Amino acid sequence: MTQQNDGWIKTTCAYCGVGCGVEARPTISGELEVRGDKSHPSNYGKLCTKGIALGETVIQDGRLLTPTLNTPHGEQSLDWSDATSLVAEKFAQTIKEHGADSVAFYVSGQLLTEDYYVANKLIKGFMGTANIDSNSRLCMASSVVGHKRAFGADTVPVCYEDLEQAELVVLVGSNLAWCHPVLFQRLRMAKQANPQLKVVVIDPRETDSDEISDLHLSIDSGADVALFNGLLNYLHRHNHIDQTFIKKHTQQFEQALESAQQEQCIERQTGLSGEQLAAFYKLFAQTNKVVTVYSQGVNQSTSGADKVNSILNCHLATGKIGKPGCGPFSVTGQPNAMGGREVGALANMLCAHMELDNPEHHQLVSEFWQAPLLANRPGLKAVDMFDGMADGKIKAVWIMATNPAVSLPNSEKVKQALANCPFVVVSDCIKQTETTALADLLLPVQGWSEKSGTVTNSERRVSRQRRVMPSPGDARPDWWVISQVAQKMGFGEAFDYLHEGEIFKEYATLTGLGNMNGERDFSLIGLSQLDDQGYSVLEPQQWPVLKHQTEVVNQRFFTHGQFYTADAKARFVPVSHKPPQSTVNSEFPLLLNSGRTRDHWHTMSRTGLAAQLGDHTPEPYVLVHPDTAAKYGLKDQSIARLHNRFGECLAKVTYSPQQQLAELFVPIHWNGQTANNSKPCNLIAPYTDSLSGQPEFKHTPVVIEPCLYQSQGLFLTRQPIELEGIEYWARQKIADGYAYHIESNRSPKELQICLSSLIKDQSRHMQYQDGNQNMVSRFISDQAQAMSEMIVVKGAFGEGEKAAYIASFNEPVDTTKAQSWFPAAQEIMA
Ligand SMILES: Nc1nc2c(c(=O)[nH]1)N[C@H]1C(S)=C(S)[C@@H](COP(=O)(O)OP(=O)(O)OC[C@H]3O[C@@H](n4cnc5c(=O)[nH]c(N)nc54)[C@H](O)[C@@H]3O)O[C@H]1N2
Ligand SMILES: Nc1nc2c(c(=O)[nH]1)N[C@H]1C(S)=C(S)[C@@H](COP(=O)(O)OP(=O)(O)OC[C@H]3O[C@@H](n4cnc5c(=O)[nH]c(N)nc54)[C@H](O)[C@@H]3O)O[C@H]1N2
Ligand code: SF4
Ligand SMILES: [Mo]
Repeated sequence: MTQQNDGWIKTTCAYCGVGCGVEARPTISGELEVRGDKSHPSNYGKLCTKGIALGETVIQDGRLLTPTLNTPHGEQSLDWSDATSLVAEKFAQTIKEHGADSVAFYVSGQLLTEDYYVANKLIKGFMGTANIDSNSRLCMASSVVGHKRAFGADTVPVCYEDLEQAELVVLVGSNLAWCHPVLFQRLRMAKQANPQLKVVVIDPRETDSDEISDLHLSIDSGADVALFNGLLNYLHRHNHIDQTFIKKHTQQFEQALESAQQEQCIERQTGLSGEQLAAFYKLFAQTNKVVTVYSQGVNQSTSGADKVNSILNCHLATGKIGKPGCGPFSVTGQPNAMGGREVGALANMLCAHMELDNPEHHQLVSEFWQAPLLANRPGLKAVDMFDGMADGKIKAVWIMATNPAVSLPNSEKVKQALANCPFVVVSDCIKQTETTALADLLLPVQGWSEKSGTVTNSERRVSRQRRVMPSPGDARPDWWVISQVAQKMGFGEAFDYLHEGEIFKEYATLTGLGNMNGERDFSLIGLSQLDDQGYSVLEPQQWPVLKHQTEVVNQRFFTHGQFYTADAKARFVPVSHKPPQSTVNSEFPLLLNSGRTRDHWHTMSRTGLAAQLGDHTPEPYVLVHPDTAAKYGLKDQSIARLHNRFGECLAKVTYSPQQQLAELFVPIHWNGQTANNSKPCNLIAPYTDSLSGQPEFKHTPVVIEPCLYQSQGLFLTRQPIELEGIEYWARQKIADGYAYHIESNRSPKELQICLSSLIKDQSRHMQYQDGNQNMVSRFISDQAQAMSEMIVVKGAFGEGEKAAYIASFNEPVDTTKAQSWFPAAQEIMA
């Protein structure tokens, strides 16, 4: 098959783990057209709002263009040769002085497999430490532990088709509608085609995923183990256990059942009524084909791994696994979260689903890599790695494709750790992030549409991301930068790659080591003979790839009840409900839950550049039940301050009757680049699951109070601005510019003066004399061409002062009015 027609190039979406096939075509004017790839078996041409807007995000605002050294005297640009020499020298010197375990890499599920593979090879194989961890630690680590305990390997057994073939789909801790939208669309269509298909959503709050649910269980935060232990018990009591499967293919059922039977008062633990529990249990028990989809509501917990096994136990007990329309399904978050697990870029794995502490694996890999120093014991997991920087054990770190100052718990400590670490290198596409601000050396890399390699999606499908646009400045591929450093450290022979296809081929070969008879689940051996041309036109391949797949394959694991343990039997894991680490108290009486919003991706480095995506949720918000809001004196659409002993966070109150009374929800996206002080991670304790190391992001005691600001402003500008000393601001991308939503303790007059002083181009600055909206609109259409900045300030101005500036309201703050200004303001920017 050909990868190109009419200039359309097949690639894969930059965002979530659904891994949608995309076709992209650069236009003569340098823009990028994007459409869904109809031939891609994961999405068949569909894209969600984020995928559709990909073309809008390839603008170069904020890009890091050249290697940059941050010195006490300011920034200094370096060429690549000096920059990579510096990294090589610093890492070599640190290792020499303090040992291999004094250096670390912190990487990301947003790297391509080829980048990931080379990073892992360099640090584990040649630097001799397993101090490499990925932001997947924050994301998938509990699922990895759960899978390994139950199956003997980190295997996702199902494929997307199973959602369509199921009769019951249970979404546990997954807001599929917003976070895996194309999968959700597939499920919605399946339900339309088959009204017998039931959907149950298990989430403390109702979400858009409930649009298609038949039953919603508003479970208390952290109580999933109790719920699924209750289910195991019910299945046993009501004879819905598959005894044959259990006997033939599993171990430890009795122990798991015993644990489940000891579970006390499921209703109280879960906050669910007997009827609700019975309705769900009955549905699970009586339906043959069940898929349980789970995500961060399960993983991001101090009992994340146990939550996963409580779900797997129920599938094993009923034999609902390895058959069409059946199975547990851990959906992955990032575009290449799966790839990272496959290459082994986590501190407790080796590579290609081989283990650090397995002598046979160790020998295979050290021989293959010609790496006598190959690490043989686990390194530090993400949270511990940053603790290591804070207490001086880690003296050089290289961060790639992630923004830990925003996304790790207890942001303040993470920042201190980075500040304390003697040498911090950050490879990123963006110049200014909260993490790059703390780096000694910044390395500019290619982003989506520029880089080239492979990613693996949630159904184990490996797809090509292709280069469709030129990269700006000196940006290079991550694998190239890592290989350059490796060469300068003296490991040239092992890192002399000319292009990413060579890396892939080496990697595919590695997956076959000691794996000729399918000893391990993960294999790409069928691709090890791929030549450059073959790699260049590679169609999606679903692993295991024993033979190059020339047609679409949908395969499941465990169809014969064979697992990857020594005796090929799956393990039930006895688990019992443990409450989350923190509890609410009179000082911090509310629980903060955090997660995603539909149209933004993580720290918004890309989605924050698309005006199309800015409208859905323009500002950081906190979802509050209206009764709770009343109790704490919070008005809808007013700013509130959440705080606890770790820090504080500002967000706009949004009434949501779908919230539980004592729970709040804040999205993770806004950070120092897009808001003043609106990161939930400021508040989150670094408590982790003892087995998986995954932080408890969804369960944080806080208190909330209203912020009564005196004035509100809107600043529209073509270029981002720096707003200092303003209590609350949030940046939104609008057509051809940015809108800053502002609230302040200053009087309206003072705010006007402050904002006016930021106007760069005073000559083009328009002054408008009245608060009358009609006149503003007229003025806007007259002046649209000349407009580069505009401020609107509202608040209670004194009588006679209303004509002072651009637009002022001589009335109390009324947010609905501010909203009505906005479309007009947007027109100006267009
Ligand atoms: N739009 C968008 N999509 C994304 C991303 C994005 O940034 N934006 N990021 C991607 C990434 S990396 C990831 S990991 C995925 C995450 O995808 P999801 O896991 O679906 O998303 P979250 O919003 O983090 O959390 C899911 C739900 O868990 C619920 N929850 C909280 N606590 C509990 C609990 O104790 N039990 C249960 N059962 N539920 C609970 C929350 O209320 C929330 O609705 O999304 C991916 N897709
Ligand atoms: N409170 C709370 N915190 C959370 C979560 C939560 O639910 N609640 N979820 C957690 C989860 S699941 C995740 S996955 C993390 C995500 O958190 P992060 O990984 O910190 O978020 P991103 O914004 O995706 O960071 C990616 C960075 O990599 C850069 N980048 C993009 N492409 C490339 C590339 O090809 N190469 C390089 N070198 N850089 C690139 C981007 O510009 C951006 O700066 O957040 C975690 N933190
Ligand atoms: S569902 Fe995920 S992979 Fe597909 S278009 Fe949307 S963000 Fe991209
Ligand atoms: Mo994630």
